[in-house]
Amino acid sequence: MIKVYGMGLSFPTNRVRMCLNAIGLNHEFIIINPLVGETQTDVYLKINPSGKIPAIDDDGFYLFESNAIMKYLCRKHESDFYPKDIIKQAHVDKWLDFINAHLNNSLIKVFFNKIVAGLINAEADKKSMEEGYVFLKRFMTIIEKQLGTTPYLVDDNMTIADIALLATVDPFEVIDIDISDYPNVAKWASKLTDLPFYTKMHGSYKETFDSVITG
Ligand SMILES: N[C@@H](CCC(=O)N[C@@H](CS)C(=O)NCC(=O)O)C(=O)O
Repeated sequence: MIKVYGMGLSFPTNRVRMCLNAIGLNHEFIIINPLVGETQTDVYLKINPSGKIPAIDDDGFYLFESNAIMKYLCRKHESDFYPKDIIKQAHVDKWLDFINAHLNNSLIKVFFNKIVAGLINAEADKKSMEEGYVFLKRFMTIIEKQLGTTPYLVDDNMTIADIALLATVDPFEVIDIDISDYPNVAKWASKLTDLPFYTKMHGSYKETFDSVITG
């Protein structure tokens, strides 16, 4: 069975778990908590030399980077969540890059300074956090526009681009972003969070957040 190394608060980890569930593959979830240094141990660095989560072990084949993992899984299991049509695939790649480069980078600035800094006794950088909020708003507006045009990020079917986006908007509640400010995104998200690929992972990000933070 595929092993996934990560933790439930990690947006990239959650992409991989949702992707496995969507394809219909069971996995063993091995908790690696970066907040207590578990990404930097000699044992973990052999699995993932980048010292980040997630990583997978697919019967001795190790892979890190959530987008590379989702593409590998879809190709291996011939899943249309990464479409074979090169134009559709190009659009999926475009959104995956956009989500990583813009949305996730802004989200990390907010999440680190608002939540993580307090947990690891680091000093929060208020300016970086505010910058994160500004850019998140700017880039969410683009997503909102796209989801007003097509039911999913790429045309009529769910792809790994939607999975990546869902993992990114999932923590909005805990960083005080009201998803209803983006009605098309809210409608799209409420449809997806009812499906088993999501509910098998958790009821909500807040539920996982509360259980990790309060133990
Ligand atoms: N681009 C990577 C991002 C991985 C990443 O930044 N993971 C964070 C947790 S969400 C991490 O491992 N942080 C620990 C650290 O930087 O030491 C992916 O998509 O897999």
